[in-house]
Amino acid sequence: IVAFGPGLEAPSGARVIDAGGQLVMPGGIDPHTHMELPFMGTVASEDFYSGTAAAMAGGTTMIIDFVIPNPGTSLLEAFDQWRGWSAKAASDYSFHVAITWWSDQVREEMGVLTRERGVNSFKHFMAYKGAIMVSDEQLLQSFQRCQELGAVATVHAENGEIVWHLQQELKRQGITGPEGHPLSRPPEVEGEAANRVIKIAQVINTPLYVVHNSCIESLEAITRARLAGQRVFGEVLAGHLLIDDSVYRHPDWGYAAAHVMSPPFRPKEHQEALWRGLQSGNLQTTATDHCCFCADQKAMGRDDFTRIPNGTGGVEDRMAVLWHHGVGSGRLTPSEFVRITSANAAQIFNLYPRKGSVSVGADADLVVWDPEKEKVIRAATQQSAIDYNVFEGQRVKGLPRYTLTRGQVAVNDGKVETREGHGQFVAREPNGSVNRALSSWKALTAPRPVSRSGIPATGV
Ligand code: DUC
Ligand code: ZN
Ligand code: ZN
Repeated sequence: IVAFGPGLEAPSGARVIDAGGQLVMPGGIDPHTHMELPFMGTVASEDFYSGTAAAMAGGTTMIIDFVIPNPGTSLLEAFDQWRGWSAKAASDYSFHVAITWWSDQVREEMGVLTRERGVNSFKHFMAYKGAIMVSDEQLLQSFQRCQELGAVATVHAENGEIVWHLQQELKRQGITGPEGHPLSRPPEVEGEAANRVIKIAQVINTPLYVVHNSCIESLEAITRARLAGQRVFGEVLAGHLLIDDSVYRHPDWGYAAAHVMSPPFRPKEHQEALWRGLQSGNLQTTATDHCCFCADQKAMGRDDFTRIPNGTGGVEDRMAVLWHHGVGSGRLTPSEFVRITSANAAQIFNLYPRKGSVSVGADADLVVWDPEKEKVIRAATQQSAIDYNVFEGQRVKGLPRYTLTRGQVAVNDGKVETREGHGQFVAREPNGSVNRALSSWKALTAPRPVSRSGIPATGV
């Protein structure tokens, strides 16, 4: 962006877009996607090209995806592998890297990733026992390293031991269908893990970002910690705000299995609480956990719900459903919409102001948003490479008219004009000074700094 304001002269040859009656906003940032992820014996159907094209069709101009190395393998090799897959992306993107095991090599490679490869956030799974789950000891080691490096620790908070126990118990009782999925992952499972990991982060005094909060229990844990001045951030998925757990009791096995994701969709009262979390600022970001598996992939768990690949789509619809149900209902202002869909993620993950802002010097990742444009969400007409849509049949008002990626029009009134490989990897600097300034011992003894309300400061 070289200039903005009223009465500017367009240089000759420039393309002029009439945005009359519309809002020009920073493109959405989805800080939680899994394009072409190898997971649960299959590979997510949406790749980096189709996924970023679908994202831009919905007004999202950047994703932060996850490199997930197999336990025992090199983080750097996995990072290079993901960079190879992501070269076809149509929009800009960045990566969190998951810590799935612990050793001196992992410790070293976290340093290389942070100092030389543009990674400033590491993900930890407290669930998926026997696969990518990490222990409390491993969380402590990794959080300490994040603290030293100025990286943000992020976490999938579900108690994997309880999930495992309940899965075996449910199967022993003869429950094999998708209805077993939410029964094996009740809100207490998420609440316990959220409370535990927040305390671990407090002891190490490292900033923490809790992904996909789906229930009152984890929202309360985050709210408590923030009130005490702890630097904890919370993300909520568009799906968890709008879909309830009745989907798992649907008589059509395929329909119910399509909704299997973790954490699962919850009883309705949790949705209202999550909206309030966004309105109050206790939850700062929205995402999708976009991780697509088609019907033939979901069928892998036909006789055993624990084998249904976990994941649903959403990257194409997040902005529209949040505008419709958030701004359209009066729960959110347009400015709050920008914060929770873009600016806050850019600030927490150190992309701001290059991303997440409309300002001179920022990338022209923009969405021209038409608050009057309407559509009915249908899998049959979506861009995404998945054969269903969890928002199927919903009428939404408020949609992108144009989406621009670094100044190039990618979506022109619903027509997708993206280019494979246009997307660039965006390196992110660590937040060294804040983390280094505070030792874990000081954190235990000194009075805690009071957090600022509203938008978190640039960098954490
Ligand atoms: N949850 C999902 O549903 N899919 C991918 C990983 C995750 O944590
Ligand atoms: Zn997760
Ligand atoms: Zn995820």
